[in-house]
Amino acid sequence: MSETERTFVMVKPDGVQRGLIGEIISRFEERGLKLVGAKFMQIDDDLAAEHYAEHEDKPFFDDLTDFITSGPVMAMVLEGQDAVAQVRTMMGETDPAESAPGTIRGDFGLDLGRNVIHGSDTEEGSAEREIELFFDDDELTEWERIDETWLYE
Ligand code: IDP
Ligand code: MG
Repeated sequence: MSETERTFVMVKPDGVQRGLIGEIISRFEERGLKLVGAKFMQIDDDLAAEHYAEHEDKPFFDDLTDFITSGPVMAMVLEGQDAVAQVRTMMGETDPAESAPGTIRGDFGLDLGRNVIHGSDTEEGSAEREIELFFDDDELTEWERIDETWLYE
């Protein structure tokens, strides 16, 4: 069943440095996903470790946390019908080299460790956990897009 939900999305330090924030947000806006929170910020070591806790035993964990704390990121919360899965589809595969053209990673990346964007995975509770980790309740805004009646039946 389709349902309105929220997902956590972040333009990673490589995407910020490469000037891709606007392009990436545009894709989500044009698709009809609604921005309900956004924060330009730098992630510290503790937040990086918590955000990527599921990967703490992986060999790439230190490189990953070094990278994600290496410069500012654009963190955001997007809302829409099946937002979690739709964002994952728009992102492409984890490895940009295996991502189809037309996806964000397939259009803007070549290397697994520099894949431009993060989006919550579809596992139950992932998006909620990440949203809470990065945003306080009062940093999220409930609002209606003027085109909502034309986006949804
Ligand atoms: P996802 O970002 O597509 O959800 P995850 O498996 O959750 O992928 O991995 C988190 C991040 O860790 C990836 O986006 C990528 O930057 C990095 N990563 C994943 N697997 C590898 C690897 O095998 N080598 C190096 N970095 C990796
Ligand atoms: Mg993941």
